[in-house]
Amino acid sequence: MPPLQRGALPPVVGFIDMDCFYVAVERARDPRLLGKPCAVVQYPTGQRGRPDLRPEDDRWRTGGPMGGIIAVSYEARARGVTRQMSGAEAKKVCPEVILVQVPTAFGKADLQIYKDAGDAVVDLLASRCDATEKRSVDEVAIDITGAAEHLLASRAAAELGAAASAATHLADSALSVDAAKVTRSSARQGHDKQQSRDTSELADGWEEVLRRAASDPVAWRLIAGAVVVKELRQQVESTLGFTCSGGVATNKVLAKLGCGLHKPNQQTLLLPHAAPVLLKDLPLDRLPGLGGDFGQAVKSRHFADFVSASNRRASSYRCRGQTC
Ligand code: TTP
Repeated sequence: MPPLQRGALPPVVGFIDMDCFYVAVERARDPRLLGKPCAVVQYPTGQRGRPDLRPEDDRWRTGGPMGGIIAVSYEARARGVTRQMSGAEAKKVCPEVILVQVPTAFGKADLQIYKDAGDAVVDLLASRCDATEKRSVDEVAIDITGAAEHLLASRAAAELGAAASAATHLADSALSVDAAKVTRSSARQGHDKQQSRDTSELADGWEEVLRRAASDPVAWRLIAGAVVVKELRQQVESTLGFTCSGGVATNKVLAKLGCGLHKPNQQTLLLPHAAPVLLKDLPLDRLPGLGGDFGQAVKSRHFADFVSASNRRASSYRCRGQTC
């Protein structure tokens, strides 16, 4: 994404993350998988001489050597299947799980069908966004400032408020703050806080947000951005058959963070005042870029598991250096 335009107001940034993406791609190709517990498995290594499996071949695996699981449907997650398992382990915890092997070409995994599907999503989003930035095979950051401003100019405020609040979690609601407290690996596996769809919980805090937004142009633009993201997600589903989760904020890091709070097929708005509330008890590994070795190094350097604790350590270092 080119540098975001710097105007008087911060940009409106969305983040889109496809739900159980490789599974979704397989489902779009084979509707028998819809609604069923299923997972995509890697090809078995060390199997030289095996014929390649093209995308159109029968790739369901019922036994024999199998690679590890790389994508799990939410139905299978609810039955205990995780990405760390082998196909055989998954069958043990969930005998009805359907295992689909990735296609192969020249004896290696051929990921083209998933890449093509990811590109189709980006192309579709680009039609209504000022800029798109593909962050991974199934994640896209989008600059939706122009689309949000267009909605503000063309639709009544009450209509926008109603559309946003009916479809969007607030990042500082009790439900979201709870969802933010779990580590990245738990969030990946799915948990009850993350997946709740109770509409009364969704509505939590919206009345106050809409009242305050009447005199807060930054908030209004973000609320319009939530409507843009809702409409884009609907368009992705109706055109390509994939559901996705979304986040909206004033920058990519916060939009991604919001996006990960409620999955699958949900969206979250992170207004500026919500950031400190959300970050307070956020495990460090939930911040983009801190999920791997670098995150571990930051944790051990600051003796901190949470963002707020690492902030305290960092400011105490600064204080010592600056005789405050
Ligand atoms: P993710 O976005 O990490 O996960 P996901 O889309 O399967 O599930 P979620 O709904 O929780 O976001 O990964 C996107 C795809 O990338 C995933 O479907 C399969 C692939 N992938 C791998 O091949 N290996 C890996 O280790 C991971 C993490 C993902």
